[in-house]
Order: sequence, then structure tokens, then C-alpha cells
Amino acid sequence: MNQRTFPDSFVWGAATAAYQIEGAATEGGRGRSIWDDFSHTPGRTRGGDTGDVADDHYHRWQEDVALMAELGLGAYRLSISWPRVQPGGRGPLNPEGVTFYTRLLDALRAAGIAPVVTLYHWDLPSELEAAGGWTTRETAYAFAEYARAMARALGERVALWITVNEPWCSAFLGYAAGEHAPGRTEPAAALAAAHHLNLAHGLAAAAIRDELGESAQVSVSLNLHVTRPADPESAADLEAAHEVDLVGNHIFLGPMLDGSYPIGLRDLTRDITDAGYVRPGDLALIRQRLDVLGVNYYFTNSVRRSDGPADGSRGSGGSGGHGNGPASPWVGLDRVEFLPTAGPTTAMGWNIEPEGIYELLTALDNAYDGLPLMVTENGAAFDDAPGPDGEVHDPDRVDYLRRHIDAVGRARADGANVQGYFVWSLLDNFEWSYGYSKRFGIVRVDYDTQRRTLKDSARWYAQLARTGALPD
Ligand code: PNW
Repeated sequence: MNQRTFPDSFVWGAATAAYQIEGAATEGGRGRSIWDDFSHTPGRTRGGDTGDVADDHYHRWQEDVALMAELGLGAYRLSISWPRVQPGGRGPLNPEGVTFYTRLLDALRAAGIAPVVTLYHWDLPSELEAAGGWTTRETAYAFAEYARAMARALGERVALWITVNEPWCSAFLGYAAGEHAPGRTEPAAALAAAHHLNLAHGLAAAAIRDELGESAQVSVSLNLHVTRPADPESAADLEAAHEVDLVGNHIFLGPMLDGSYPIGLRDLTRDITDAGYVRPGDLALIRQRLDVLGVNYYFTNSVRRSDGPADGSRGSGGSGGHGNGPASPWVGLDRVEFLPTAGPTTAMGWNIEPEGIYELLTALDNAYDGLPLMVTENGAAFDDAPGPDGEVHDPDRVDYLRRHIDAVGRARADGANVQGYFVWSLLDNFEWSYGYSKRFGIVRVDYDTQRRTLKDSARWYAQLARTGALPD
């Protein structure tokens, strides 16, 4: 018997994000976000794709909830579009937008699906970007007010609140690499953004508990980087990997969980900014109780020590594939070279490394001693398409999920307190700068007809959710 089993209490879910699935970009009183602006700027997304229509989930949410019920999911991670519920990012709420989410959450609960709500999955209201975006602390205060308003409006409907999704991507892909909205390429701005996203998390967590009481469950989703030294015997390469750990992971874990920025991080970034934006008291505001830490995992990196930036190509070889522009997201890491990793990859060019999620979860358990963990995203894009029978056979995705979930089970067996797993994604959707060319869904979306078709992976995942045991 090779089957790995999970307890009944283990949460099996699927995840999406508002801009990637909702569409209806100009309907229902929705305001604009930086992703509307970015995707409508020529040259920013593949083929000029935008989220204007996406999966039309705004009109098809009932069908999508029914699909999740059919799959037997225990939880659904969605995000609220900030500009849909508060068009200007400040001031009055848009009742039509709020109603969309109250209905959706009520339908989920009626179907026995626990709603996990991300407050910020990258769609900053455009007016806030015009005022400086995440480079200013006012944005963090605006976010906390929005979080408070959502806690008040949605309250007990929400099982778990996730403040921000992958602040690393928002700060470094958005403000340093220019690969994500708002498309800026200013290293100092990215560091400021990282701090203000930390602050936004802390202020929002406090605001939610202030509204709903201490029983409100609060989390954050971080895309933590698992980085290997190219030569494990090389002290220089080990040091390079450690630097990625500082700028990629501890820049968020430090303030949120330890109450400080690591010294090594300050050494790396000293020349880029005077760090005047970290004000006395900020670190105490950021470190709020985390009921569970959300971990998003896709691939690993391999790095080596180099002499300096190799004329613009720095970072472009890594499996992260940040090769879209001249700018690197890796602020402060001039002497770190990202190498292409060996072996099979997904359609993103990301290497397939189930061991990475095992290492990540067990390392977090060791560092934070039993901290509850939740895999809030894991999954893969593959070039799947319907066969002659109209079915979508996606054995690569089934294999990816099986091996990663098995690794999660091993991490649990070795003591990591992992409480749930959310596959990214429920539906094929708008994959940011890659547009609709990358399909992460366990459910196929035909973008001409908006028809949803369960892929083999959806049926496989449904069996797992039903039995708690990895199917053969
Ligand atoms: C995450 N990287 O994005 C996001 O949370 C999702 O919205 C997205 O669709 C999913 O993962 C798949 O990409 C990431 O380059 C984007 O390291 C880029 C990276 C990591 C995560």
C-alpha cells in the first residue's frame, strides 16, 4: 500500500484571484486598477491580453460554485477586487461590488465550501498608484481601512483572511523588474514597496481583529523561494543562496514573524536606499499574530556567486524566467547569478521539483516551531487541450500534483503542521504578463464560449478531496 493519507481535518481547496477570472472590468461600478492600466498598455502583456473578460466569473459565479461543489472541495480561496468594492481606493464603498461578494460567499457556505479571502491579489486601485502606490506609506493605511471595511461587510462569512498575496511579486516584479503592474523599474522603489506591503499586512491584520474580535483567523500568502547553490561545496555559492533567502524570503518573514529585518538584508540593500521609510514602531505594527502562514510554491532556483552584473542578463537564466526586461527583480544581488535548472519544466519554464516544497515546509517548521502552515498555492501550467473525445487529458498536471502533494504529506509526517492545500488554479485564467497563453486550471476554460470542462486532474483532485488519500 503506497497510498498516503491525510486526516479528515486537512483542508482541500482551489484558488483563484479576482483580476485573473472575474472580467466585467467596467461593470457594476468597478473602478480601475493598476492591472487594467498595465494590461492596456501596448507591449506589457503577451498578445495585448487583458482581464476585461477573463473567465467572465462575475456573471458565471453560480456555475463555478456548482463546479466546486461537484468536485467536493472543502475550501475556495478567492480574492476581492479592491477597485470593485472601493473604486477609488479610499472613501465610499461600491454597494454593488460588495453585494457580488456577499452573494458569492453565501453560496459557497451554502455548498459547504469554506471561503478563504485574499484582500490584495495585486489589483491596486489606479488612484492610489497615481499617489505613489506602494512606495508611500499612505497606501498601507488606505489598505488597512479597506480591510476594516471588508471585515465589517463580510464578517463571519469569511473562514480565513489573507491580507496580501505574494508581496515579493508586488514589490519586486512590479517596481524593480517592471514585469508586473505598475511596471516600474526602480530598485529603491521596490524596497520601499516591500516595507509598505509589510506595514499593510500588519495594519490590516490588526484592523480585522479590531472589527471581528480575536477569533478572526488571519494569514498572509508568501511565495517563498527555495534556492540551491550551484555547487553545494562552494562557500561562495552558499552565500549567494543565503542572499536570495534574505531578499526573497526574510524581507517578509523577518518583520512579520521575528519583528525585525535581518542584518544581512540591510547590508545588501544599504547602497540602494537610506531606508528612511522604516519608522520607529513600524516593526511592532507589522508583527501580528499569524493563525496560519500561507505558503505558495512552484519551483526552485539555482544560483552561484558571480563577479557582478553580466550586462543585463543577470537573473534571466533562472527557472523564474524573469527575462522579459533588462531589469532584475533581485535588488541588492549584483553578485548572484541565477542559472537554468536541469530537468523537466512546466509550460512556464519552471523546473519541477517536489522536494522543494518538502524542504520549504520542514524548514519553516524548524524555524518557527510548529507554526501552522497552509499551502495556499501550488500547481502547474501545461499546454493541454481537448482531445478528439472532447476530454482534457492532462497527465503531466496529475503527476505534478501527485508528487507535490506526496511531498506535503511527507513534510507532515516529519512534523510540519500543514493544515491544508490549495491547488492553483480552479480555472484556466489570465496569467498576468503571459496573458491567456498559460493554463494552470484543473478546469479548462474555452475563451470563445466560456465553457468549463473538467480536466482529468480535476477528477483526480476530487477523489483526493473526497478520500483524503492520494489516488493511484
Ligand atoms: C503566483 N515568480 O504568481 C500568483 O499568486 C498567481 O496569481 C499566479 O497566477 C501563479 O502564481 C502562477 O504564476 C507568481 O516568477 C508569479 O517567481 C511569478 C512568480 C511566482 C508566483
